[in-house]
Amino acid sequence: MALRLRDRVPIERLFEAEPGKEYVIAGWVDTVRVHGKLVFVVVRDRSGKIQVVAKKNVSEEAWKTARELTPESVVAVRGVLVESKAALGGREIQAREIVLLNKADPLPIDIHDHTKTVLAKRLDWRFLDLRNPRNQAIFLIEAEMARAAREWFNSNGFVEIFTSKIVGAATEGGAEVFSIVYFDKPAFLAQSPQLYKQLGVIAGFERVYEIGPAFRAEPHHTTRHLTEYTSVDLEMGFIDSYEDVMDAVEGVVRSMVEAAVSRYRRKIEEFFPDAVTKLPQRFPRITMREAYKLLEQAGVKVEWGEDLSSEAERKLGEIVEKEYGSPIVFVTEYPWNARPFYTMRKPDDPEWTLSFDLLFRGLEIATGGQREHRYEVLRKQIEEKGLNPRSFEWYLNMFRYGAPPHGGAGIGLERVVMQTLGLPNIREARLLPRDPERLVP
Ligand code: AMO
Repeated sequence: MALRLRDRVPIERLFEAEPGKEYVIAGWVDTVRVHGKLVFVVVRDRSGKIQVVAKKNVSEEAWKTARELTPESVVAVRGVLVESKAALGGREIQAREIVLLNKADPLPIDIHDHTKTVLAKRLDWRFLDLRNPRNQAIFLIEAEMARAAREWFNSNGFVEIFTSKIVGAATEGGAEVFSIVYFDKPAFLAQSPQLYKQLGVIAGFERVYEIGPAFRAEPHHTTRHLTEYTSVDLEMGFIDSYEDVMDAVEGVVRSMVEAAVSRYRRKIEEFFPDAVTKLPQRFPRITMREAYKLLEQAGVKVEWGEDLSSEAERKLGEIVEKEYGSPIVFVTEYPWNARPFYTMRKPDDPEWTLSFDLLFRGLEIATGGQREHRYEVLRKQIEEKGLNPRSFEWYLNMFRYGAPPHGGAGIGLERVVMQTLGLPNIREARLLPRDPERLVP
């Protein structure tokens, strides 16, 4: 009987399958050991690993093929499942037939121990780097988090939208935007779906979300910035205050972390000992002014009315962990000078805004707030930020024909993964990271 790949069973199932029968498996060669008339090949697929034994006296052809195998070659094996005390997991496959589907050259990186290769080289060889189960787990977890976010939004009345990433004007402040040539006109890559998610609310969808790419011409080399990241955005109409938006962000982020932990607990325990697996019942909320005071008491001086530096965020994370026993905290009422034009200011205190950041283990993972929905005020705010209201005409028009009070937030997916798992660099949480130097692969 010829081996057919359609008969293939996932390796993990062999540990519950009936022994004594023949099975077909296929995957990558994890290791090969040649012992004279015996060759031991560990085969790995996405579900697990099993040892295959090729014996000269069972099938000389399979034995010959096995002897020539190199690590990471792709093989298909037909053989009998047997109990074996010596084998990993207590079972092995005795090969009747081995087909070499693709032979691997000597490997340029160590795929069993990610710490043996510097990150830049790992990323150059990303397809091999991801053969490492630890590295692969990061993306299983990321996918689960995105799935959980979608589920949360869908069950809380949010409509998924898909907005354009080619835009006519920057939204989040001028400098960090990529210019592109759009036929004969200048254009930009969207830094955020900000204005379009507001459009979704005002157009009558009331609650919208999007999980999609955001582009930032971020020239700095840091462990927390990418030039392209996945933004989990939400926007909701008819809110009483930005507290409603924080409740939503809390709901999404909690469901992302809980879903990942519940589905991948074993992998998280094995590969990410530093992970946070539980979030508090309610995320503490402190104002920026309280944050300044807490920081000052801890010897970190932040100018009143200034944004928090990454150093101050880190320190604040530590303080909150100590004072509130929480790895996560909302900081509210950011100063107006640190927020974009669309932010609503405090009515009685316009130097401060009705906005927030969410810090997780001392790093900002989300930003949000209530938006200014009064036409005249918004127009003035655009001017005050040094922008030209004419570039925003289509946007401003939305506020002349019935715009409900609304607010929303943007959550950085890679940052949530990074902080949940305790990864040292955001690039590890991005399949194909882009930074000022990296465009390939
Ligand atoms: P902001 O610019 O703060 O807000 O971005 C929101 C969240 O996106 C993530 N993020 C990044 N992640 C990786 N690399 C980057 N260069 C990067 N820049 C931002 C962070 C951040 O908290 N329109 C608003 C959101 C809103 O108010 O709805 C905005 O984009 O996790």
